[in-house]
Amino acid sequence: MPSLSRRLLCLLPSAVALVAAASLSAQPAKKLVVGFSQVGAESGWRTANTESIKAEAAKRGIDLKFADAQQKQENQIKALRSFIAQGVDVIAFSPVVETGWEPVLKEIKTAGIPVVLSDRAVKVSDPSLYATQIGSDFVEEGRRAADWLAKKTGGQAVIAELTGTPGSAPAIDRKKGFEQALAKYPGMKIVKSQSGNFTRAEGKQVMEAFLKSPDAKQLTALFAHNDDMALGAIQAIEEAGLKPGKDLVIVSIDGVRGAFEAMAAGKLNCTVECLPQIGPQLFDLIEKVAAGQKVPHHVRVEEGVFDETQAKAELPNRKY
Ligand code: GZL
Repeated sequence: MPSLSRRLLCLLPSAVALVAAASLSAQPAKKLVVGFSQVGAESGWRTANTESIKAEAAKRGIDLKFADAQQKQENQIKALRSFIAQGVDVIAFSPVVETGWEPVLKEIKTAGIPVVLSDRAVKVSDPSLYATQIGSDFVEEGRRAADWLAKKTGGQAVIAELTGTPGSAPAIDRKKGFEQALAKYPGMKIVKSQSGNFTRAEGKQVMEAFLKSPDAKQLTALFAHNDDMALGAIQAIEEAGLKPGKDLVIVSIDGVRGAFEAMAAGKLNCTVECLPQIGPQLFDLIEKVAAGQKVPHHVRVEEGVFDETQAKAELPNRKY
């Protein structure tokens, strides 16, 4: 065989390898596929949280399968099972309540799909059922609300409480933190407590019932587990001919724009911040977990407290 063609033949394997490598490098990197089950759309906080999650996924070119559970655990469990069937790379969700997750989390573990908890937490016997949870310290938020109210009232308050969704981590822990702090103030006590399920409508309904009760006149303060329930309660207080923010000192949690508007109008006295825009931090964790990297089991979000004295100046900065 002439030497030139032999030389060409021996170049063939490297040429094939080059073409193969070129075609591989031309392949777009495989898109990360993430299944996300969201609690619902119950509050301004949740809307901002969803916007942050969707915007960050789009920015990172992540294929996000998003499911809204309308505040029903059975809908979340159905969505999680569908993510297993779709073979997503990572499953993330904000658990509407703390318990009832073990069976489906075990199914996800068996399917070899890592789980990231966003915002709320779960109570499980085996912490390895999820890789990490990012969210606020709800107990601290409750403490901050009580400490602010004590400062505002000189430690004297007869309090009505609008609690969040029964069984949810924020409702359980905000109540726990508030009551822990209240132990320091013997002149402050909760005399009424009922769930408004984190919604404005239910917050209004429950506050109307509080104000119709025979001993309503004793009330001097309201603690609402979120701003949406506080804004509903403010409507009820006004319709009862009382002045919210004056006849009743009101402290709530979230820090949504509506709360700053109410504080600027003198109808709300304080909101303890709970940051919903955790999309960037959430997807940092999701990408690390997808790459098999170790991450902290719990990541806490840093937050502040805003009251009526800061509302007007802070309002223009509020993005949600
Ligand atoms: C808190 C979040 C709560 C908000 C409510 O991180 O889970 O759920 O405080 C929302 O507004 O409904």
